[in-house]
Amino acid sequence: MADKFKFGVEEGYDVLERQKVESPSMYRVYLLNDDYTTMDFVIFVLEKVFHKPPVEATQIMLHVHKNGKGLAGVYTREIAETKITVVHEQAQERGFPLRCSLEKE
Ligand code: TYC
Repeated sequence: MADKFKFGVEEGYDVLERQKVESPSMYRVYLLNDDYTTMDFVIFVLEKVFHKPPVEATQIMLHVHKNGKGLAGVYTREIAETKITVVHEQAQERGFPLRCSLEKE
């Protein structure tokens, strides 16, 4: 940290500012279709884990059901991974095979 500050002061504030605004990589979390997870549970997950309003949650669930996969949300890596873990745990507890996938943007 001390080195970075020294570097910024010596080289000018442009460098310091560019370092500050660099944004983290973002990751897409997809829900994957299967034949056993109930539609109600997928809607529940979209509402509770991904904070989708009820109508949008239903639309995403139906999209996944018809097309095989659908976007649940876009997050930084740690948040995306945590949400996937929560979904897999919740599904396992109920005996559902629901899975998510992660794709870097
Ligand atoms: N295909 C499931 C069914 O007919 C519903 C479902 C939708 C499952 C979306 C998973 O990510 C999913 N019960």
